[in-house]
Amino acid sequence: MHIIDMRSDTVTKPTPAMRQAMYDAEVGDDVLGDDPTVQRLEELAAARLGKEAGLFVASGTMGNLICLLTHCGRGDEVILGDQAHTYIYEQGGSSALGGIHPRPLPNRPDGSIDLATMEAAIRGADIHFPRTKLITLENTHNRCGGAVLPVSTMQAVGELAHKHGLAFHLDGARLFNAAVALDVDAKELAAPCDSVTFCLSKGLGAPVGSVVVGSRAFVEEARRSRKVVGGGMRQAGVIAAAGIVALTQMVERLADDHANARRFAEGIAGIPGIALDLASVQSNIVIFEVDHPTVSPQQLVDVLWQQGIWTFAIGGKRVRAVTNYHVTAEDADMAARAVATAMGA
Ligand code: TLP
Repeated sequence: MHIIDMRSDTVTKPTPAMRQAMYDAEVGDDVLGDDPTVQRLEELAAARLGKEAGLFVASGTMGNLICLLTHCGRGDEVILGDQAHTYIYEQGGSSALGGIHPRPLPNRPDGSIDLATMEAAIRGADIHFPRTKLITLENTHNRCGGAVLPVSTMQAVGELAHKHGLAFHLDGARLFNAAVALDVDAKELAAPCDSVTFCLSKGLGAPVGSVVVGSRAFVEEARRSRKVVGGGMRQAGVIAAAGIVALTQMVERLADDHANARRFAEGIAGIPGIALDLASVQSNIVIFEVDHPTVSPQQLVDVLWQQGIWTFAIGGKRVRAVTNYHVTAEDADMAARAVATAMGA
């Protein structure tokens, strides 16, 4: 059966160029600081995002955790969105492992957080309070349907954070999707941030890995945090090699994923029982609601699954479909037709 896997962009398999680069990779012991391929990836990532240094990590979850552990001590507080991946899907790792106190604020549908609410949430010096140390944002925003935060929002939050002596971290798991969608250099989105995590293993297609970037001093400390969470990998050049291909060959083509997401979204938007605001589809994620007397969101997902079209029910009435480089324009059309049939349209 022809499978159209839209569960995530994490499902992407390495390209032939990646497999070749992995085979050819020159390696060393990265914990001892001598894997040349990891170093090349870290330098390349830092240069692409306009930062001094980079750190190769095993996953987006590990990257965010390491950054939070590096910015905050036990009992310090991080301000983040109530729909943030870091808040919802990372097992509360920063509090479990770092004693960091989360201060979730409402994410608006566009992925942003109201600035005045954010400023009001910053704690004053009072013996009763935790100390606010960090603000984090997510761009693109996963649970907000791949919403893209513009450069102006990044700048405004950076200014607010720095005015109050706080650090600003970006969960940029899909930062390059945001840059391509906005047609800006990813550096511009990263500039207001003190640290950024971005993923190689999502739309960019690498099998494993994310990179944390920031100042040299920050990355030195983050390297210590990486070691304590078990993220010191030895001949990691084997996987970093695929990451270099991801960064050099797979960024521009993200525009195709965005076009296919839109194509799929336009195909399903008018179907009775499907609720979808097309303006919310800004990158490679489509989140829609199923509101139908006889078809539940999970039933729709199950019926599609039988036909080789894989999506996820993500709670409530919501279903998520994510385009990636294995999903063609024809696949997007076929998936939209299958939704129409399943909904009895
Ligand atoms: N997101 C995954 C799932 O965990 C939900 C997905 O399929 O979208 N930040 C953001 C914004 C993410 O979407 C993800 C992964 C992560 C961090 C974590 O990355 P990994 O999976 O590499 O730990």
